[in-house]
Amino acid sequence: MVLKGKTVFISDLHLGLFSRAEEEKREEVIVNFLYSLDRGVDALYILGDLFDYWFEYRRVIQKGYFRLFTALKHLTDKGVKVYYIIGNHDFFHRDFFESYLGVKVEPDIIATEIDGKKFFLGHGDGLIKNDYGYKVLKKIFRNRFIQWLYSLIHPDLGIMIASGTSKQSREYTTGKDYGETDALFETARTKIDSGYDYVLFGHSHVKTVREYKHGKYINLGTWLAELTYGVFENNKFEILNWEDNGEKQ
Ligand SMILES: [Mn+2]
Repeated sequence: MVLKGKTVFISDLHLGLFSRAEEEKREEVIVNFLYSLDRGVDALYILGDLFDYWFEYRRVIQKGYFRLFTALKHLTDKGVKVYYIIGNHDFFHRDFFESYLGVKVEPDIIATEIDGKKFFLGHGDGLIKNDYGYKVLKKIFRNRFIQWLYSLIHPDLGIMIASGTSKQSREYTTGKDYGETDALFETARTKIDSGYDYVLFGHSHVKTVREYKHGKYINLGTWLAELTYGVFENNKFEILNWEDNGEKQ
């Protein structure tokens, strides 16, 4: 594959949060964006919370994202590498993204080198020290046996419960938010001290670019509210806003 030298990052889309009519419009926008990446982009990194909730059964996937899946498959067919770090809202994954869409799903973080620069990429949840409640919850939710037990619930009911829990989880997260933004920057600093050039997180929904020593901590903000995305090209990182011209793909 010829290297084109452009890497794109998005985070916190929270698809599935609104009414079906609203979500149809949002899907249109993200699909237009994804198709725009099919030329000139080496890789797309999704830094978590692509969906507001995601529960995948062995033989069943959720309705409502058909065009999104097609667009992702189109990108991977075109040779764009797509990586997806799962967040705290969309962690119930099995093999659908990897086996059917060619999207590499990462349960935790990605440490990688892009054009000679060292990147540390994560969603950013669970970084607050002493937040044991969340850490225990995360262990439970990500436990394979518990996921298997949950999958025995009929999909219609299971997805309904998952969607309700996800909304409560947002209230839980927004409700506390004690020092979460600082915790992200603090973690970023330790990563830069250990040799990374760029540390990227999402999760806080606060768009941030902070320099520290030779490195940078970047938070992409949300696609959900601002249609922001990051581009790394020619040794320069930028956060841009997607302007959707409404053209159907
Ligand atoms: Mn999150």
